[in-house]
Amino acid sequence: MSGDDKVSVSQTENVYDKPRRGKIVNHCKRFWWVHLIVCICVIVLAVCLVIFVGVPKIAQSKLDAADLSIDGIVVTNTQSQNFSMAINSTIRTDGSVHANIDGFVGDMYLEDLQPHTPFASITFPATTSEALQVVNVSQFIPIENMAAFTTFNTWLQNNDSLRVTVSGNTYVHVSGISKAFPVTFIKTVTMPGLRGFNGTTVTDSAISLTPDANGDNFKGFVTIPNYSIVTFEIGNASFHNYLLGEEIGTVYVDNIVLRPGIAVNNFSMHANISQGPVLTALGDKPYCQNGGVIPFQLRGKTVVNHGQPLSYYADALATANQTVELPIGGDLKALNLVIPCGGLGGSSSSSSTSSAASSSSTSH
Ligand SMILES: *[C@@H]1O[C@H](CO)[C@@H](O)[C@H](O)[C@H]1NC(C)=O
Ligand SMILES: *[C@@H]1O[C@H](CO)[C@@H](O)[C@H](O)[C@H]1NC(C)=O
Ligand SMILES: *[C@@H]1O[C@H](CO)[C@@H](O)[C@H](O)[C@H]1NC(C)=O
Ligand SMILES: *[C@@H]1O[C@H](CO)[C@@H](O)[C@H](O)[C@H]1NC(C)=O
Ligand SMILES: *[C@@H]1O[C@H](CO)[C@@H](O)[C@H](O)[C@H]1NC(C)=O
Ligand SMILES: *[C@@H]1O[C@H](CO)[C@@H](O)[C@H](O)[C@H]1NC(C)=O
Ligand SMILES: *[C@@H]1O[C@H](CO)[C@@H](O)[C@H](O)[C@H]1NC(C)=O
Ligand SMILES: *[C@@H]1O[C@H](CO)[C@@H](O)[C@H](O)[C@H]1NC(C)=O
Ligand SMILES: *[C@@H]1O[C@H](CO)[C@@H](O)[C@H](O)[C@H]1NC(C)=O
Ligand SMILES: CC(=O)N[C@H]1CO[C@H](CO)[C@@H](O)[C@@H]1O
Repeated sequence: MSGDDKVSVSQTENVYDKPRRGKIVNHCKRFWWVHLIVCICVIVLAVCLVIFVGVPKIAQSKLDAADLSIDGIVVTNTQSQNFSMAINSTIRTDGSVHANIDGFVGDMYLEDLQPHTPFASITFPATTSEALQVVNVSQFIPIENMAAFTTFNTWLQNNDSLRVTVSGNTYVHVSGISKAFPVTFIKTVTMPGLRGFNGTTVTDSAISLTPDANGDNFKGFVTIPNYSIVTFEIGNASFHNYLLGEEIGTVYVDNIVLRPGIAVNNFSMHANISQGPVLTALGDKPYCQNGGVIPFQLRGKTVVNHGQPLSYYADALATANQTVELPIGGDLKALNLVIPCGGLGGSSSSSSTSSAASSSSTSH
């Protein structure tokens, strides 16, 4: 302490004139305990500053530097007003700070849509600061903002990728310090989207000239590519069916549960389609020349899961047309019906594609 005293004395020398020097030394000798108290106060203040300002800042910056990745999202038990959501995620840190983070409610919203409006709130469990932390949550979610959840589904469906932010306030506990410090958990993750179901195909299709008891005249299987990491329980969906801009029927796809994985998204479909416009198209180029592969547009109409209408999927599916090519010509050929270029033009059917096509090509 005496060394410190000398320093403080020599500093004061410059400030005050010499006659006061003895006074000051005396003062210091008498009031050394004041200096001690000041010293202690300064140290305590410094420690407090480090603990209450420095540590929270470090804790917050470590949290900000951590990386969140979402490995899977599973949405099941979808009902009109609620659903169950499970998320598998991983938090990676550099592991240099030993801290525990309290559980918290994280709001999820689309990062690229203002104003930021949560479409779901997830309760995250308490975590530690281990370098690699697996966080899997599963919970029941009442839909609090239907418009926001529908918009999330729309972006997920139509976009190649989308950015989702998880944000919540929580507390961090640093080992050795009993006080908990408030921090904000805010992370943006980029998720692959479903790309408008681009690449959807129909296989094993069959056509009938007279509708069955259900009113259907077309059946098949639809295969939807999985570009995303989501599993969605959707249910029974119906679609407006357009041909060359004209609505010609309704397509139904049954028991849809969309999953990531190879060839897992294969669902039965059936449809009632007006035959007139289809037969007309089959007689036009290029469809009379490409084997009768016709592009149809599908746009979402209704979604019902175990009796519950799901507007948040139906409205998302209604935002875009998905083009699906159907091998109608091939299906008709199986019924011994081949439409030549220029149309049937009175002759009901023909048994050979090439002869029919060549005979009709002279009709102009
Ligand atoms: C999380 O991982 C487990 C085990 O691999 C898996 O069974 C579950 O379906 C996954 N859940 C999500 C939401 O991805
Ligand atoms: C979930 O929503 C459905 C209506 O869609 C309602 O009948 C049901 O009671 C809700 N479940 C809970 C637990 O709130
Ligand atoms: C949590 O998710 C990860 C990643 O999907 C998975 O490997 C792990 O098995 C899951 N754990 C549990 C308990 O579900
Ligand atoms: C995602 O898709 C929606 C419409 O489906 C569009 O309005 C939005 O701009 C897209 N966002 C991004 C980031 O691509
Ligand atoms: C669909 O995918 C194909 C092949 O990947 C691509 O060429 C095409 O542009 C995509 N269409 C849309 C509408 O994204
Ligand atoms: C879908 O296609 C139909 C027929 O071409 C058109 O009338 C409708 O506006 C399209 N809808 C969207 C959302 O693109
Ligand atoms: C298809 O069936 C639906 C429901 O029964 C009906 O409303 C619609 O008019 C039918 N469309 C055609 C083209 O038959
Ligand atoms: C879809 O499933 C049906 C019935 O299980 C099967 O016959 C068909 O080959 C499958 N299609 C594809 C592309 O896997
Ligand atoms: C879809 O519709 C069929 C026939 O009406 C029904 O048997 C089935 O339970 C429905 N599936 C769902 C998931 O609602
Ligand atoms: C079209 C597509 O993206 N398919 C992917 C489906 O999921 C499996 C496994 O998750 C991938 O290997 C495929 O590439």
